[in-house]
Amino acid sequence: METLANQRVLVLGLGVSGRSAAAFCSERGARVTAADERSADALGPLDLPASVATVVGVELPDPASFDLVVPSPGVPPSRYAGRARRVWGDVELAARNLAVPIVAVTGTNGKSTTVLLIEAMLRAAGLRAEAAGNVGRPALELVGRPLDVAVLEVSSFQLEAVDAFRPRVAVVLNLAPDHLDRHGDLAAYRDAKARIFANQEPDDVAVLNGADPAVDTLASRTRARVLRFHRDAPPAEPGAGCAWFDSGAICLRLGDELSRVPLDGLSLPGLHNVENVMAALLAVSALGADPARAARALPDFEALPHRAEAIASREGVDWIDDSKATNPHAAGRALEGCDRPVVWIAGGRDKGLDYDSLAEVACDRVREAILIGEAAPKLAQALDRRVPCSDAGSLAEAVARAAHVARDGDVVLLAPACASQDQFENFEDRGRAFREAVAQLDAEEASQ
Ligand code: UMA
Repeated sequence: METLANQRVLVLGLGVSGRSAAAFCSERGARVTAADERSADALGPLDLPASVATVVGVELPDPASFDLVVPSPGVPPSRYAGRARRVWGDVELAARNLAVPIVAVTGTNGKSTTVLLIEAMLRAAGLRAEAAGNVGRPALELVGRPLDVAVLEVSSFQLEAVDAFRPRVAVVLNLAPDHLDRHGDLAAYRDAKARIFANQEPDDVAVLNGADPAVDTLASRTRARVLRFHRDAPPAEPGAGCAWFDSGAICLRLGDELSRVPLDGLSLPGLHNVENVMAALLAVSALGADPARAARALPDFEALPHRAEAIASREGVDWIDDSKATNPHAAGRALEGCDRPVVWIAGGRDKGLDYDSLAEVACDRVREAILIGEAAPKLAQALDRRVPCSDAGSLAEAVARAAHVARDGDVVLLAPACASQDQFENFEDRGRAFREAVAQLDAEEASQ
């Protein structure tokens, strides 16, 4: 299909990506039907071009009657596979319409921070760059922007709906179990992630985490030149290029050139963020940006909300919002990042994941695990007698309980290890609710 004009297009899902895809296709002359199983009331104003036909609050239409299906990331392939003639998600549509190189970033954790680091570093190096994709801004919003580079965060859901997608630079940060309720098993999740490389050629670049065996095995699936980053020792073989962390600085070896980027001013906490910076530096260097210039973006770069965000300090207890820790791997990192006893709030919607390794990380550190949401019984079973547990039901009750059990010098950490949608719209909504409940403690105290 060379053009969208007159094509019958079915957009599945009317969240932010579905709405942007419906408008995009309609503006290019396609005959668009956009569908969502939520009711019109639940969806609210859609703000779509008048030519888009909407089907809402009922079962999704049969994909077989359309030339092209554009599924939203949250719509699983089981809803259209085998019936659709052609499937292009919004990332595929964007890539087909972007005339500039694409840097695409995937992985289980750290994707949003890394795309925003890459965006900031490219700008510091004098290039016009904008980030979009799973970070929250639909990828199609980049089409037509005055850009030198497009930086896309791509989730496993989005990668299930790509076809000719060929990023100039593909970054894979880490791989740990996540979204198994959607993908079925770890191998299928890994296969979805590996689609980031499917169309890469030898003149493209893959940036891989050399310290993560699950990522490193993906190297055999790309034809691109591989650059690796290592959180500790430099690799025995530098390969096409590499980065490693040494004495507070990132060392980069690209071809014969060796450079060193000190991280003095970096405000992002934790070694996982050093990995994100290494990945970003390799990615921007692969596009020809000078690493020293790019690194000028680092001192001003601030952590995103809901990622190990310190939200309050009261009566000697620090309260940390890591609502973005939506899988056990991320929650484990959050616990490891605490150097004091932790009162840990966890739970939400289970994604078919195993909590045993997380329980091992928790057992030395956690004073009490306060569990919420649908996953509370499964988490309690994994923590069993290793960690004292209580079931609070709601987040507000968990906050009240945490205020009661935390002692001077403790940390209260929200790191749910689960999705939020059993009780909240999304992880941001959950983080905001946490902050409000903590503020409420102060208000209650003041009124007594
Ligand atoms: N829907 C149906 N039937 C279905 C499934 C969904 O009708 O079987 C409808 C829902 O009623 C809803 C719409 O589809 O109205 C939702 O679509 P969506 O879930 O794809 O949400 P969007 O608002 O389009 O947001 C998506 C990404 N959401 C998901 O992947 C679940 C956002 O990532 C992304 O920021 C946005 O596109 C822009 O690219 C969020 C996310 O949670 C942050 N991502 C996961 C993660 O990071 O772990 C992958």
